[in-house]
Amino acid sequence: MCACIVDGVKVRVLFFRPSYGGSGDYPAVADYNGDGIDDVATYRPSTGEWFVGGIPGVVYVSVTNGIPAPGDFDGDGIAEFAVYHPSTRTWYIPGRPSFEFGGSSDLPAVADYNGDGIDEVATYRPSTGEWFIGGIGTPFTFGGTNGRPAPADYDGDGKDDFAVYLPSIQQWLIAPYSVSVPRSASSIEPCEASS
Ligand SMILES: [Ca+2]
Ligand SMILES: [Ca+2]
Ligand SMILES: [Ca+2]
Ligand SMILES: [Ca+2]
Repeated sequence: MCACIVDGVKVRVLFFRPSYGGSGDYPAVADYNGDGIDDVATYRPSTGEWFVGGIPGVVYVSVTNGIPAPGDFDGDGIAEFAVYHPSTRTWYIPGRPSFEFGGSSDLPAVADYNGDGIDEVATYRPSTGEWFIGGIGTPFTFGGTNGRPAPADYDGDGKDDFAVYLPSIQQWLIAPYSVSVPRSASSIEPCEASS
């Protein structure tokens, strides 16, 4: 462990890994080997390649020009290399037929909102601040507009929480409440959320 200065703020570096990924890559952190520890990973839109830290070379090639939306959609503890294509509203999850869900301006917001161990297909719409969760027919609004979704379990109750980072004002908004997501909801059954 060491310390460094980032934008004038002293931060502790818990782990250090060599330079990794490419300049056009998206971060795509998830647990890809099921050891309970999230893995450093990137997705490269230009080629559809995924690179996972600790696993040399390309480990998976999926569709190109998408946004990575990894998650454990079958509850086996291992994240799937899922991709969302905003232009066609199409989700690609390995081993399953592609399907449409979300809007053309949406950002993927995959998380386990009901704490059943299975991640939900979900999107956040920056233009309206609406969230669309697979299995819930009615979208809801949280976090304002033009944010970036950052769902995670911020209070440790086992359910991921709705959260948004607003770059324009450099603020995080974390929902102080839970939205009821049926535990039996199939994570990849789309409810209509077209834009
Ligand atoms: Ca792992
Ligand atoms: Ca899985
Ligand atoms: Ca879930
Ligand atoms: Ca929580």
